[in-house]
Amino acid sequence: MKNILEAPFMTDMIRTTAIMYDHGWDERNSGNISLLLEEDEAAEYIDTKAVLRTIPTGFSEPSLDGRIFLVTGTGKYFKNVEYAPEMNLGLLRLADGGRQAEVLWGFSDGGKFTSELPAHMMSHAARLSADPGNRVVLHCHPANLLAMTYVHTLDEREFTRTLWRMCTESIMIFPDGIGVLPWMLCGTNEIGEATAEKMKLSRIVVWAQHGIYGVGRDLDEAFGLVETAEKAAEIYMKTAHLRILNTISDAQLKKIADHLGHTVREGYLD
Ligand code: 2HA
Ligand code: ZN
Repeated sequence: MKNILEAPFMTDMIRTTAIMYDHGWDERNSGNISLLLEEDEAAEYIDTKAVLRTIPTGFSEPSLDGRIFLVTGTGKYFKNVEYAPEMNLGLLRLADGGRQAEVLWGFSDGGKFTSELPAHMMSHAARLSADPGNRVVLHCHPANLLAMTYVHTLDEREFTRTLWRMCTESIMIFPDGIGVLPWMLCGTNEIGEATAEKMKLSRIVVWAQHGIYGVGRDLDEAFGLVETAEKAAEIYMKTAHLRILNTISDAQLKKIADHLGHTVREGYLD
């Protein structure tokens, strides 16, 4: 059996949590990440038949039955993951139609998975239907995107269009646009279902006055989506109160998308 602490999925996870903390996106114990692994990928490092503990999840997600995820722990600080991965992370397999989580490694202090497991698992299911290559769901609290949800309409077409106009890169990176949810209680199945519904059409979902979800085929892609949206939101917050002299027009946005051959979210450009 190979050393799980040297697995590429583990070193990627550790690097990503550390960088997110350094970006100020994950104050205290906030933020959470889940990474889908293939059974044989996990089996190189652990005995996937040996279940350490079984924890009820409080939801069902039959399409993910038997799937294995590396997940951040509830109450755990991203800044500590690199120093104690086995305590701050866990490897779990969904069982019984998603109603149970079988811990295969980690959560070594008796802890458990993130409180946002419903939103993560339901989003994985939604994205896997849209893109079978999706592996990552990532959540955090970047300040400029949050600030924007206090001063900008939450209409998701308008929210997306504003971010697209803030830098040329935006429409290149998220031509599918941004889903926006109004304030809702976090950690619940309701917000999980609402997030997953938005995830059918876009890979970024903003939770007003709370944070953002990004997904991707790997951690870099999910991180990069959040990074690009947050940069655009920062430019918005730096300029929204100033007299705007120049912008990127719809014709120019279309030119960017056409140049890259990207399909833009239907109806989002005039
Ligand atoms: O894990 O970010 O949304 C703490 C949170 C809850
Ligand atoms: Zn949060």
